[in-house]
Amino acid sequence: VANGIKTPAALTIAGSDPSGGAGIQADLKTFHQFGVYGEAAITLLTVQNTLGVERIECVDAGLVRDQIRAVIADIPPQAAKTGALGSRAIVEAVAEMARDFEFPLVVDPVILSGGGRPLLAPDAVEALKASLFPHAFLLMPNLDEAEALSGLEVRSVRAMREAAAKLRALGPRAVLVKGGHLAECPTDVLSYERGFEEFSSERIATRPTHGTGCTYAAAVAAGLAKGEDLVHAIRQAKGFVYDAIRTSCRLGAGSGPLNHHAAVPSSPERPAE
Ligand code: PXL
Repeated sequence: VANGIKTPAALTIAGSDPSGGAGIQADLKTFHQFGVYGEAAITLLTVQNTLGVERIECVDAGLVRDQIRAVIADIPPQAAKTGALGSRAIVEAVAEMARDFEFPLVVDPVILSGGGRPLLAPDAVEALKASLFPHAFLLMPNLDEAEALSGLEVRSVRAMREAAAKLRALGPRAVLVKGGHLAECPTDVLSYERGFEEFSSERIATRPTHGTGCTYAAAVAAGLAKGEDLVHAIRQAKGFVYDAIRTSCRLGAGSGPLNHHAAVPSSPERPAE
């Protein structure tokens, strides 16, 4: 606040995608586009391009914890999000830090890369549920993650409600099950303190979608950092992701990135200044 302008800050705790479409790179671009100062604690490095992930190396768990400690002691964010966490030790280190977070935490429970490579060790899934979920303000699983985490089959809006409620019972204040892979239109289902809410958009066919989950969760975290309420932050984030997919430029020979320069929908509660 030294310059008199309060810049909201958000922290991402996630893996690196050197091709820039997913992971911390997508998160930081999204924070920036929302007018939020971005901080990033790196959990793992991937070797990848738009054709796929070649290699994954986790960072030492203590190093992850120290990155988080150092940045929040100096520039405390108004929201944080987690992405790929890699190992059980990293999940536990992040959970230990999250216990003392005085700001909302959005958890994107990344299990596999788009190409099907594990970004979370099998023995870390239980740790994620037991130690990190209780500290989550919002959990954002896709259909596959909702199935893996809830043990339910989740292929309809009705099943998404059931899974969201079941996962919410594990501790997150709210759960948004994302329906991007639904057979019909992509509807997301939120279970929160006021009941259920659905968020729908049209399906955009034949556009790249690499990094959609990261970008969506980062956009929600950015909205929360700016003080938006949850439902509004989700609506705005979904609008941003829709436009970022719709206007994606064709980069790379494989599944290319979204357009992180897409416009952020204006906020009805906080009109553009
Ligand atoms: O979209 C999941 C994801 C998250 N984090 C990193 C990734 C990916 C997908 O490839 O590379 C670093």
